[in-house]
Amino acid sequence: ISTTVLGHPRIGRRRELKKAVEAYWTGGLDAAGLAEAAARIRRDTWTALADAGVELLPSNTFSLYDHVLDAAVAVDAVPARHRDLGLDALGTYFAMAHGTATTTPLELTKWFDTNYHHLVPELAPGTVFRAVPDKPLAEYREALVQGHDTRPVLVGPVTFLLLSKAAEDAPGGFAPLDLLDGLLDAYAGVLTALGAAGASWVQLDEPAFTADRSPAELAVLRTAYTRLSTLEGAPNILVTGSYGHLGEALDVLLGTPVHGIGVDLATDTADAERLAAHGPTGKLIAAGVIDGRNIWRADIAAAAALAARAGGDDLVVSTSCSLLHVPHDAEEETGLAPELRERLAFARQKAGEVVAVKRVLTGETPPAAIGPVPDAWRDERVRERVATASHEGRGPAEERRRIQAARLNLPPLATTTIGSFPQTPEIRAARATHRAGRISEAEYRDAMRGEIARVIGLQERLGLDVLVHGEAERDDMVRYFAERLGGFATTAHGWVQSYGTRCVRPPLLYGDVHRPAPMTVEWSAHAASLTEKPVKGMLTGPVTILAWSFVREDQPLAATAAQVALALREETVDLEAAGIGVIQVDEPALRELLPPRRDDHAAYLEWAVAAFRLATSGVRDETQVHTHLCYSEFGPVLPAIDALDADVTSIEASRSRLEILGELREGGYSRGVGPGVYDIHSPRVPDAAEIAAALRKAATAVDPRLLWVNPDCGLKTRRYAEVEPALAAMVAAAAEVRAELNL
Ligand code: THG
Ligand code: ZN
Repeated sequence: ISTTVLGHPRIGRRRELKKAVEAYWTGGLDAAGLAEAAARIRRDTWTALADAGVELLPSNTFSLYDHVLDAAVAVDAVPARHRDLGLDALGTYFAMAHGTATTTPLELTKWFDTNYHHLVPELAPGTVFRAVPDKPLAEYREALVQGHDTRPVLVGPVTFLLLSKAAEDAPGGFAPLDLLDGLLDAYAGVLTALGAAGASWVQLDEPAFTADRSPAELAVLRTAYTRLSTLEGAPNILVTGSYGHLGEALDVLLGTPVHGIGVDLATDTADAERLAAHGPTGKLIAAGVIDGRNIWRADIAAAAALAARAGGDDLVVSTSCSLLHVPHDAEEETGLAPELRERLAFARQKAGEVVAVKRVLTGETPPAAIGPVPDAWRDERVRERVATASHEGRGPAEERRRIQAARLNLPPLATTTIGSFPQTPEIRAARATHRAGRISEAEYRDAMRGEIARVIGLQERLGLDVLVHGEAERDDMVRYFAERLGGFATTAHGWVQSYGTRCVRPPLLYGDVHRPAPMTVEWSAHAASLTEKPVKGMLTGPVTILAWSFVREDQPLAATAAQVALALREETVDLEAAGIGVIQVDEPALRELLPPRRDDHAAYLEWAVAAFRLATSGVRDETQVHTHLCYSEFGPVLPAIDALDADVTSIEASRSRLEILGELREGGYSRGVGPGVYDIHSPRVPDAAEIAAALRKAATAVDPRLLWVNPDCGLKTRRYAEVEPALAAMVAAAAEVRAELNL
């Protein structure tokens, strides 16, 4: 029996990586300085794991930006538009990640059902793969020098292809999987290079196989691993399937000569049963019994029993997935109540748990079990109100549309934004000085009110139709609400990478949720008092609040979602009473929590939709309810989007080429829809002509009278130098197309 983790946080305990990369981008740090900062983080990772007693350490779990991008680079899958920039390796890498003034980046999308986002490799029939093992090799050697013989980790080749997309100029009918042979050649080159350097194991992550896969895809998995595990000079291969159970794919892998299989037994124990039924496998089994995605301390005795059931003679106690999704160290959260803190396990504690599980399996007495949830975390009034709440109440959508049109009096192709405006250095500084107690509550409020006034003035000058207050007061759209709701706690250092250098501090949802006081009304009402135009109230929806928090596990998600929804419903009613006529309840994470297996979709969508409707059905028909969704394909959730019963839905669509509009039309969608007409994830400023072209395309896909015009997401990560010209172009494009269409 041995111990490992499948991956580790890589942003640094104090986000040192974020700071170094961003400094490199702005010229404050050179390449050598960046490399040094990165090496320090890797050293800290290996030291922390070794100190915790973990025996088999991974390497190449570090990334300067994203591990899928790293995998693309390792097989030379660099699109021509980035290669042709003629930049050095690092420059090309970051150009793929976030574009340049003249080139678009790779698409960004959700990494399975997590809050991490990866870049999407672009492949075409002409893509020629080549082994570029520099990074995994360098990190393997670097660890070796520090005394650690590590197991390099790479995205598995089949998951790599399944996550890739056909390049824009690829012929119809081309699928990335067509490139399997060439890709396996390149992987073979990477693996033999690692073998030659001395690596005895590599880890190839194939999380795509914890979702439903076709027989053809399973056959590809078989082909790939039959080939790679019989390579002369290559290390042993550990294939992992995180974020669900491998199911049939586990049988496929058991039938190949791969040397090891890692299963996620924290999300679903089904693979343990499958392994137990199979009998001796002759393979190393990495039993992922410590949850890599949540932050509650594990029941060590139960985890040990589960690992024993899954593993045969050759057992490695492991995490269910990379620890990328949890913060570094719960011990640093000294501001939390002790009864909460003692229940937490972040990456450092989880490494310890893996070791504790092994100790139990080798005969030690298990540590004391965690006690029951404190009574103080329960709120009987909340439970009673949830039990009797109804999400019926609003009239038919058609009728609401008429009533709202008469009240709001908006032009066709109405322009708006998703909600947030740039978080300027001044805003961040005001928040920091306020947190540090160096300016008073009143001074902070004045600063935010001033910022709101500025943002309203800007939107009026630009000629937008439905204005927003800009959310200067929110550092994060989930954390802001968590700080104002009972049943939540927030951390000081609990950073988790979301994409690239962007991080979040997911709140801890530990108890029954309630709203002691209005959370947003003051800001929205202030904004509305400054303009004749409608101002949208902005709330984060219940599903997204759950998805972006670490959530209690002692009751079904549906029950927790309903509690959050009820608190939001109270807020919508208060906003309405304050004269706010348009309220947006964002659900960008609706798609994210969708379970990987189709069999589980209906149950999830039922509670997710019910929670949204509970949150939004307390307002009158004349109040227009908007929602906003982002990231990844919506195909599987289109009927649910309709069932949300929102009046207007804005959707991130620009990087994925407005594909969703065709799907919407086919689904007979008849509500307001705002497909994002330009990509806010890149600093590139679009011109009016290209936005107009996107709008014309949108107007052919859905009834133009239903169309709204908006960027594809909030603007908080952009600078005003980009936002002002982009929004001006958007308003001009809307006017142009409005005139053309004679609306
Ligand atoms: N909040 C949370 N999760 C998210 C988003 C969010 N997941 C999906 C999507 N939005 C990811 N996008 C971002 C965009 C920007 C930032 C984080 C995630 C960001 N973070 C600040 C940073 O890294 O400097 C820190 C913000 C803070 O102080 O909390 O800009 O919006 N939960
Ligand atoms: Zn968005």
